[in-house]
Amino acid sequence: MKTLFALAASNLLTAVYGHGYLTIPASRTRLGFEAGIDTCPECSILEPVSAWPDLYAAPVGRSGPCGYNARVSVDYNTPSDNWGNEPVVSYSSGDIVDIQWCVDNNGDHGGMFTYGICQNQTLVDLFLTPGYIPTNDEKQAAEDCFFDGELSCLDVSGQTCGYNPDCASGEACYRNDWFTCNAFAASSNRGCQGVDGAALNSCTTTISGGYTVTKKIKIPDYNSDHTLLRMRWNSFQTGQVYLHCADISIGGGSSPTTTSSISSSISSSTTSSSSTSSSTSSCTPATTLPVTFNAKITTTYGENVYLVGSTTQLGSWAPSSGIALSAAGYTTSNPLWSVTLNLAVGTSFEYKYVKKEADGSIVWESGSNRAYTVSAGCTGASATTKADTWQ
Ligand SMILES: [Cu+2]
Repeated sequence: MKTLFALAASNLLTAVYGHGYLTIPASRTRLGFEAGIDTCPECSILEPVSAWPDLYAAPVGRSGPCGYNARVSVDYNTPSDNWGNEPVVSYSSGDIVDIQWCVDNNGDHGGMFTYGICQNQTLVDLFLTPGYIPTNDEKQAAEDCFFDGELSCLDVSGQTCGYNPDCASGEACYRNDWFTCNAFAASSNRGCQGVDGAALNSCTTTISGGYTVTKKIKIPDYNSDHTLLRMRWNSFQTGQVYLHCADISIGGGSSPTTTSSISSSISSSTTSSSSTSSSTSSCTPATTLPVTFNAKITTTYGENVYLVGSTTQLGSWAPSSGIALSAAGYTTSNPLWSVTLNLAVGTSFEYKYVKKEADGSIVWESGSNRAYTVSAGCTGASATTKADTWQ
């Protein structure tokens, strides 16, 4: 009786069902569901965590980048014959492709979502090794790498990339490189359902029917016979994050690339966990830290600004792979272009700003390369600001 009561009470507390999972390309979760291993694909949840407004704050823990479904004790961070032993789709570098997830009708939590590809094959291989379940440190290092390889909404020209209506200017969630759901409390087209405005049961969930949520991403300049596309949805309403992976391959890139920053993020991740367990220190050394680049660059309508630099994350000096800046704070008197990047601690790199004209041509700023080194800091630290002016 006692047990039953406790279960009922906990069900009440978590009655804000909803949830979602990556469906296109077919995620490990979807395949696990279709194979009958998982009875609720939308129920792989990282909780309770701080999911809002700092989208990066929650460590992935056991959930890892690919998700853990505690209801059925299925860990999607390891491959299996039921999912994950082979890529489900082959992409080419530069492809613009539709990615879709499915949000359940009863309790669409709103919020924001992102996709990432980790360009460190050694790290990803840990998630492709049959019979091996990565440690929590390895799961976190991989998640940090997926953040490094975030696929910006802004990468796809013509795509609508909005700010989340539930996020105030100045909050960490105020960014349009992530993908956003509509206002949580909107009277119509609310939350994530409002992204597509799709009909109920346009995709499959097990709780109360699903709605598709579709956006486009640009496949990065990278080659891999087998890697992972990671989806992360940070809930606005609840302290929940949803993590899913799909097994994919990518061809046609200019070269296989690995970033030196990743090995440092693994080792510092190991350091941080040991310091967490062994002391009462209030500072857990961060593996990556947010840096806000504020650049005063006067532009005309149709011009966009990108940051291009010497690391893979910054496009390896290829403007087409650069990081798009946002003009959300731009005024005539303060022509501010801005972007906040999560950069691996200890990384040194050079960079410049470029203007991309409406016709696609690129204008580089003059002068010598700018330089930056990401210094150490604590997990959860607010962004460091780098102020620049076009030269
Ligand atoms: Cu939920």
